Amino acid sequence: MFGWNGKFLRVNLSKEKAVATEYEAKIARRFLGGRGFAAKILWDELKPRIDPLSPENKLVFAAGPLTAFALPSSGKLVVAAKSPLTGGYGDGNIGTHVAVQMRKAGYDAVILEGKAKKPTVVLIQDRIVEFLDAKDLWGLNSFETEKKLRNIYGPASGIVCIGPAGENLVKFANIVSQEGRAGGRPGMGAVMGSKNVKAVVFIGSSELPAAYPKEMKEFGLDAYREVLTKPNYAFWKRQGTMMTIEWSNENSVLPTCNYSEGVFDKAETIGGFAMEKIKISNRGCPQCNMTCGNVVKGSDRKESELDYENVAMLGSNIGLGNLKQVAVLNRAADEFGLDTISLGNVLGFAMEASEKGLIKEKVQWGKFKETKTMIEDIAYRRGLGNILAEGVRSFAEKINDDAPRWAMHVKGLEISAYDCHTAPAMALAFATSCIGAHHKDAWVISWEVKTGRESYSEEKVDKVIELQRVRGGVFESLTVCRLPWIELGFELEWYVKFLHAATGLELTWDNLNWIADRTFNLIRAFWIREYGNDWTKSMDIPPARWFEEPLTKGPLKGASLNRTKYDVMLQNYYHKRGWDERGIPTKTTLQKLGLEDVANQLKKHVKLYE
Ligand code: PTT
Ligand code: SF4
Repeated sequence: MFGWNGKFLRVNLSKEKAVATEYEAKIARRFLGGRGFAAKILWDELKPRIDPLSPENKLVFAAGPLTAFALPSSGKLVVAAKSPLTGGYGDGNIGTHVAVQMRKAGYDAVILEGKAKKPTVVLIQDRIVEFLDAKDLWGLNSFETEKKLRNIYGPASGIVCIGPAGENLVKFANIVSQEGRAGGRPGMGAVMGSKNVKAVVFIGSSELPAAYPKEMKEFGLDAYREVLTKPNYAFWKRQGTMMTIEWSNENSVLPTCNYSEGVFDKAETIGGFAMEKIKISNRGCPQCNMTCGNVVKGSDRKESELDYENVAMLGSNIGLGNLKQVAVLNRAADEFGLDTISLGNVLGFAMEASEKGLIKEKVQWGKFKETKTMIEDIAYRRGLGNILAEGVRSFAEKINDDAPRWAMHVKGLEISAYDCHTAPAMALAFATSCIGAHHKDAWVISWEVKTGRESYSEEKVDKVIELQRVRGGVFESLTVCRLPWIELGFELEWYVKFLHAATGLELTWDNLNWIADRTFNLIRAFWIREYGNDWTKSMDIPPARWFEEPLTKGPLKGASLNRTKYDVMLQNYYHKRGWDERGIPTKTTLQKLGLEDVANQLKKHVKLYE
């Protein structure tokens, strides 16, 4: 096989044994890599309805056939497991040297199984795997942990680790690398913590096998040059994703005070231009020449890496308009290993609940010191923090029957930073994303704002599906960063050329979309196998707030989603996906995608229509 290494490394933590296994070439052709591999492994190997924090769960690090080649932004990695936050399939994408080192060590995926008897660092050095005592690291934050390990294993090693939040099984703990890259929103850090794994260190030394190495090298050089010529390149380097704050506010989609509004009166003070004034450098993922991590100094003089989602969720969504203070909260999240999106979401919910007098604790909008303490309480599961650590769905269910109406999640995953009072396509994208409410699969909002906010047209449904294929399907499986394409207009045709040079296969975008649909349906099947007859179309409906509580501020004052029109849009989406009116793939759809075995298993859990 070219492009792929053809091997998975299976690491049994309970037995302290690791075995490299060859996988069949057809798995690579059918699922490509990254998310595709993770979905296939978790579907095949997890028993239905296991406890996600038990040794029966598996944590998968998976790369794709382009990862780690000398191509723009190819230092990305998918981390996946059954999610403790949602109870369904969960994954995240992290830019890290681990992506490069794991592939150079000879593996396309590493599967952590079982549970280590004591806190452990797993060291994977080419073929040798060691299980090292991590008692001196347990309790340290993610920055301290990585620093200590890097001092031992050197600057080129790839290291992923968890902070105290992962150790304490906070349901939205994520995995951190390189002081500011973080991934695995739906609790992948908690899964790692449940396995007693503090860190995984990767060191690899082999060459990746390309079908056409000469072309690969030439394409890579051309592509890196091409990125530099893109008109938006200079501005991107200045602001990266932070440019979205002003855009979101202008277009009434900046989540504000628990998504009750889409405009924030202090947006300018936390926006891209305000960030530029305190920016000290750029950081980024390996293999990338458009490094977009904005490093600033917070009010505590410590460095913090800012992105749009982090600032929107820990700024406007909790009513905090001081960017240097937002930077401190963001750094705290990275150190503890807490997902910033879910964190800002549960904090916003707690602030609203406190304002409404529904909880006895006083948690006020925009109060920096109190919020910082609350973040610590979440990471260490103290007091109210212990309840917030379970995620917004669980917290809301404990308050009263009305609270779930304004708990901003879908399928248990907290919504990322776009308010959808007047964005039906983006609402549909959140509602049907395959890990819960994430913008990763179909970030349709910028297209929707340009095309027309009010409509619930068929064109919007088509656009959501198109983006789910390209972004959630192809980029997550290749596994490379999608930002060169989205932000700079780096053409999609490059990826077909890269794939040919890497694998020797002549794949068209039609082929790739087909593979994307296969993975998407497999993940859908995973969710349905978990939920069984409890699965209804309500799983694909965004929170009631967006339908029932119109915006009270800004140019779109009075606007809200229309439930009847949304329902029609959702049924149209199901129809185009080949799913029944409950949102369950039909037998025919699964068969067409070559997933007959999945259909056979699924029908043991729910009724499948033809
Ligand atoms: C992603 C989600 C995002 S999406 C952001 S900011 W964004 C938040 N970042 C966090 C963080 O930082 N620290 C923290 N403790 N928690 C965080 N949670 C949030 O996680 C990230 C970039 C960004 S910045 C985006 S959009 C793109 N995402 C990609 C993707 O998903 N796939 C892909 N093929 N390419 C992508 N490129 C971009 O990568 P999740 P990173 Mg991330 C500090 O984790 O779970 O996928 O959720 O990985 O290396 O930090 O790069 O405005
Ligand atoms: Fe990482 Fe940003 Fe480069 Fe993408 S563009 S690879 S997120 S640094």
